This record gives sequence, structure tokens and C-alpha cells, in this order.
Amino acid sequence: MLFKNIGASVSRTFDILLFCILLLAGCGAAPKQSPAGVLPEVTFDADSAYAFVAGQVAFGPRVPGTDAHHDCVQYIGRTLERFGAKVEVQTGEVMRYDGEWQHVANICAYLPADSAYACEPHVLLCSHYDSRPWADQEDDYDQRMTAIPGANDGASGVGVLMEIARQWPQLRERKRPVDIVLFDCEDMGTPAFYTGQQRNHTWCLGAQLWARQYSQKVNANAIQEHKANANQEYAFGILLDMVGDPNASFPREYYSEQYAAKYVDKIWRAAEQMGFAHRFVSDKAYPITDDHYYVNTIAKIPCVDVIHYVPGSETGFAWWWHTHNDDMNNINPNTLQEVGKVLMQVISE
Ligand code: 1BN
Ligand code: ZN
Repeated sequence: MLFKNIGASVSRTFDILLFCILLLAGCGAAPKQSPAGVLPEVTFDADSAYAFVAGQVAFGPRVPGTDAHHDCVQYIGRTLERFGAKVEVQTGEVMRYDGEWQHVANICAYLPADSAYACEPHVLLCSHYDSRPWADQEDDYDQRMTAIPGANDGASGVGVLMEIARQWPQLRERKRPVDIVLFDCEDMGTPAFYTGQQRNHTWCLGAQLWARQYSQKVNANAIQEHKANANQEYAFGILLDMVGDPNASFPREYYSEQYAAKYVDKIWRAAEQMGFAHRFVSDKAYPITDDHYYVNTIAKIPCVDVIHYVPGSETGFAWWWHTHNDDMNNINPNTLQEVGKVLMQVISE
């Protein structure tokens, strides 16, 4: 295993290494400009993305603490390294819905920009890779206590981001560094059948850990450099959640508009220009406490949630949400490709 487990705190060696790389790359030099109006060509292979989704689902539900979860971390980490990404696993403990401590392992992959662009602010692309331990939206009570396959809810976003990492070295130009962060324990929020004491912030445990550690790092840097305002590493972030359904559509989610309206516009405009306005629709969605909420509020990185929301449905989500039907039958390569192409376009601009 080449990728490092960086423990509860983000590796200092990584910071030093990154600093050296940036120094060697000559930060401060003006990046080359591409001619106005010329859009870089984006490629994204639908079948490859589909295979990355199927590859994760084949392990079985990626419930934290299980062999499937452990093996899937190895699969994702090794695959990303094969594509040239630098991969680290950030670990820590976070309190879960029942007051127990939960081990969290976020997979962090770094895709470098071309040397002329090495000092540009990074883009954060994220998704979650864990599967919900309970199918608590099943009608049949007996089926509620077992984990879901998480093909859409987990694997779909990761599959798209793995394909982006595969495409990255082949792009004509890499105009920004891209960090892919695959959060753990997004789907461990209080189960619907839980009758004990209710707690807040029980979802998105991996994102909460990542955002806290990032914020501590940024603030520590500011103190060291005697600056009033912390230097942000990221321009913006995009979260993918449930992006594989044949009928998926992505409305403009409330928190995304509150914290990152400019980037919602940018993504939805790119989608429209590419002919995908049927997916990236102009409807609004209610606030969703997804990973991006913590990236926005704790890490203070403007982050947009691209999430398949179904207005008017009982749960707000697709019929298979948090049931055993969240399987490969509801994954469409074409949907993955449309999402992937939009992201490739936005990170190439
Ligand atoms: C999205 C997919 N989420 C969980 N699985 C986030 C969420 C949290 C959605 C709480 C609704 C309620
Ligand atoms: Zn879920």
C-alpha cells in the first residue's frame, strides 16, 4: 500500500512537501492564458465511470468497520494512485448518533496542475463512499436493519470522480490543482427507528472531521504568518451525491445557493451550454444537510451540492433512497457521463 494513513491530524510532511513543490514550480509566475472563448475539449468515458461504480458495489455495502469498507478503501486508493494521484487517508474519531465514538477514514487524492498553474487556488471535488448501515426507508420492517447497496447513494459520485482522475493526465491543460476528497460516514445519521436521545449533526461525520481539521490548519497558518485573514487553499468545491439514476435531475439546493451562489451559476450555466439543462434544472431544492453544509460552514469553502432531489416525493429523494433497491439497476452510464462532462468543463475553465 503506497497511500499513507495520515492519522487524526493532516500530515505536516505533506504540507512541507507541497510547499517545496510549489517553491520549485516557481509560484508567483503568471499562468498562461488560453485564447478567449476557446473551450478546452472535455472527454469522459461513461462505461469507465460505470465500471468504477460497479467495482465499489461488488464489495457489498461499504459500512464502516466491515471488510467491504476496508477493501473498498484499498480499491479506490490504489486505483487513484495508478492514475497518478497522490493519495492519503485522513483518519479520526467522531461521535455518532448513539453517543459512541466512530472511526472515520476520508480518502484524499491530489491531482496537480501544470507547473504554470501550480499556485492557482485548488478546486475541491467530493463525494461520500460509505453505505448506509440501515435500509430505514423500507416499507417492510424486517428489511430495515440491513445495509443498503449504496450504488447511487455513495458509489455513483465516487465513480464519476475516479473517472475524472483517470482523465486528468490526458487533458490538454490542467489549469488548477484539484483535490478529490471522498468522505466516510456520511450516511450514519440517526436511523428513523432510533428511540434513544436525539443528537444534532449525526450525518456527514467524515466531512465534519475534514472541515474541522482544514479550518484548524488554515487558522494556524494565519497565526504563524501574522495575518488577520486566513489564506484559503480552495476557490470552491463541488459535492456529488446520487448522480447515477436514469431520471436524475439536480435542482439548485438551498445551502448551495446561500453559500456558493456564484458557483451554482457557473456549474448550471456550463451544463446548459453543454445541452444538459434537463439534468441541471432551474428549480430550487430545500436545504439538505449533506457534506457540503460542513464544508461551507466549518471550512468556509463555497461548496455546491449536485444532488438528485425529487420535489413532491415523500422523502424528497428517489423511490430507492435508503432502501435495498439502491443498486446497479438504477445506475445509468449516460447520467454519470453528463455529470462528469460538466465537472470536467468547470475544472478546465
Ligand atoms: C443524502 C443521501 N443524505 C443522506 N443520504 C443527506 C441527508 C441527510 C439527506 C439527512 C436527508 C436528511
Ligand atoms: Zn444516504
